[in-house]
Amino acid sequence: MVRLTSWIRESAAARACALLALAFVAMAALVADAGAAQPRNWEIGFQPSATPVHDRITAFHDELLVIITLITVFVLGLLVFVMVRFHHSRNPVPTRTSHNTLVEILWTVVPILILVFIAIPSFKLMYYMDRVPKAAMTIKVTGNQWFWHYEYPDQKIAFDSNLVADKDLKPGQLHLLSVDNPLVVPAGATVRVQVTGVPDGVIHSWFMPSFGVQEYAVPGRLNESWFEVEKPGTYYGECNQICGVNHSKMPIEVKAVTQPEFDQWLAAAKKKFAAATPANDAASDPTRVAVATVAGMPGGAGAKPAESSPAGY
Ligand SMILES: [Cu+2]
Repeated sequence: MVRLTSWIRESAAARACALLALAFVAMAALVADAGAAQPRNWEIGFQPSATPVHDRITAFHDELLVIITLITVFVLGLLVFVMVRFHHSRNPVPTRTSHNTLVEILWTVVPILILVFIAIPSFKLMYYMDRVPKAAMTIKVTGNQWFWHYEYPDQKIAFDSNLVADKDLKPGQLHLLSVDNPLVVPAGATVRVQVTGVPDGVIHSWFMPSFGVQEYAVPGRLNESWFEVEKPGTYYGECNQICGVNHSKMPIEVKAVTQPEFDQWLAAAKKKFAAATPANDAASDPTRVAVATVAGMPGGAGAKPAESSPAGY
């Protein structure tokens, strides 16, 4: 230990190594601190994984990190070797060689092999994310300016999800992340998500970092994704397509609950949202935003439901 400290004190290289090691320890501590499915200050890693898709994204990211680290170290080693070995003091008369067939073949073929090696798991992951397995339920997400509208077509409920303004935040609610009506899903169930935008709207993006789901909400187009939340909890996401003045004010809050809790929420939600929406058919019609606005009707998609969420959600 004494020899180590004196070595660090005497050698500049050792000091640099010690500094680097300290920086890595600090970074590891920051990553370990990112313990919730929401953004954190100074976060540098992914949010903790909440779905099988995100588990695979994380594993693939870690594999790629090893590959790019090896490549970077190799290239850095080559550069340092060339700088030292061919420094003008050691090599005053440079060679005039301009071609070397073997080296040229190698620097073409080896990167191709590395890319193929990366592409195979990458495509497997893309297809895994893209194909919805047998879904237990479907949710339709419609991007509006500037809030999300959620619809459970099989359960016949639909509601808007609006940001809770800072002045209305209750204890435990988060700045620019909490909403009045979160999306509630049963944990462990495969959920198909269909994402679109209102016909007269702009492009939004339904982005749930801890789910590994990011789907564009494009007017006139129905995009599809899926997730299966592994554990009950509250998860946050945001619109991540720059969509206008209130882009920062359309967060996504998803509550994953147990099946009995979901059934309880569903029963309460059916009553609450049936009261909030006079005609159920109107709720499923994305054009109603334009109609409500033009006619100046109250209770359009932009209107906030007055009471708090049913069943405590
Ligand atoms: Cu948006």
